[in-house]
Amino acid sequence: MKLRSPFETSFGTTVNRRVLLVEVRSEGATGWAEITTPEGPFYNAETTDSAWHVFQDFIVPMVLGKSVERAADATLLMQGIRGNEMARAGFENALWVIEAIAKQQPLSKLLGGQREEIASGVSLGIQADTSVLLEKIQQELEAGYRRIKLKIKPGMDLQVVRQVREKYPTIPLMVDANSAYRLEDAPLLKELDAFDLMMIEQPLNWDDIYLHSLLQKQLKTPICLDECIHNAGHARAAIEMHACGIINIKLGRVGGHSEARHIHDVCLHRNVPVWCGGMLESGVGRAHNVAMSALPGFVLPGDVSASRRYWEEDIIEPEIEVRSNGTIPVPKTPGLGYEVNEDRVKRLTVREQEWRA
Ligand code: OSB
Ligand code: MG
Repeated sequence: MKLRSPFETSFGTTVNRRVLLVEVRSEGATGWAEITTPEGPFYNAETTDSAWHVFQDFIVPMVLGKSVERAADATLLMQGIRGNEMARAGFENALWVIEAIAKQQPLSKLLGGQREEIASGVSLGIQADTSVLLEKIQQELEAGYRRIKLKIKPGMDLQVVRQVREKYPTIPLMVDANSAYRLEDAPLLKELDAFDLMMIEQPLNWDDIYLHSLLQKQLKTPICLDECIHNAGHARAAIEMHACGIINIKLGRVGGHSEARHIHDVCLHRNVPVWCGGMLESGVGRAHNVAMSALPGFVLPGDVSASRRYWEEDIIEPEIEVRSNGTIPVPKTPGLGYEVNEDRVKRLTVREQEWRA
């Protein structure tokens, strides 16, 4: 699926998404989920093709024809697999949809969500021309989005944030560095304190927690961790080390709804706000994000925004729309709450594999 406009982060630019979908059929129900891997190993280790390999050669043999009481137990079937969280999440999350259909409940309710609507923010890629960025911000604010996230990288940071703050002195604003800085850059990162940012997301190494705790000591602005949090243990370690004030939860990065919920619970218990991150998902992944964001600890606007910001045409119906007050309604119908447009999926499919028990 081609993005409506290229998305640039500190680790590279994405133009075309290779979307990997999982469709699980069990007991007369069908559950769809998305494996949210990027194309290359530049965000975390997984890629579209590594996930296909792990799914086909390891996950399928472990789960095919097996039986579990509830979707959360899918983790037991896949227990031996280390890492590869996005591949595992694709299977587990499809089972959550099947369980929701079987229980005739909206997925959000099955997960323990109570919200009727979720607050939506946007993540804006790095722009070579800051006047273009300022225009995009204007558009998103007019559309109602509740906060703006700017991608930054060395050389495209202080100046950019300064210009944005000059034009918009009070909007909820944050930055995401995607691991582009080192601890030695602390003096520069400290200068960001002047801009009243909600948070600075993953400034340091993708697999580090400890160095973030050293940086957090020097900053007034809360650090938000993304790349380095894969499970509830990591979340607890990060919080107890004071490495962050906020955590971004992504279903793929943490291995699916069960672990996402554990992280959510750890954070809620310790009063650490969470929000739902995005991986430039198609509507299928996006629908799962909407359901998860209904949980009580998701108190900050997330990166879950309207389908039309990404795609000329999404693969779910209805598409995800954001209302003028910057919220997305949480579906009340049983299951995922959106229909997969299977004709459109077929037309976009370049590779397909089916396994039967
Ligand atoms: O770090 O949150 C991130 C996109 C791809 C990889 C990593 C990230 C992102 C985003 C975009 O920020 C979120 C979205 O709009 O889906
Ligand atoms: Mg991020």
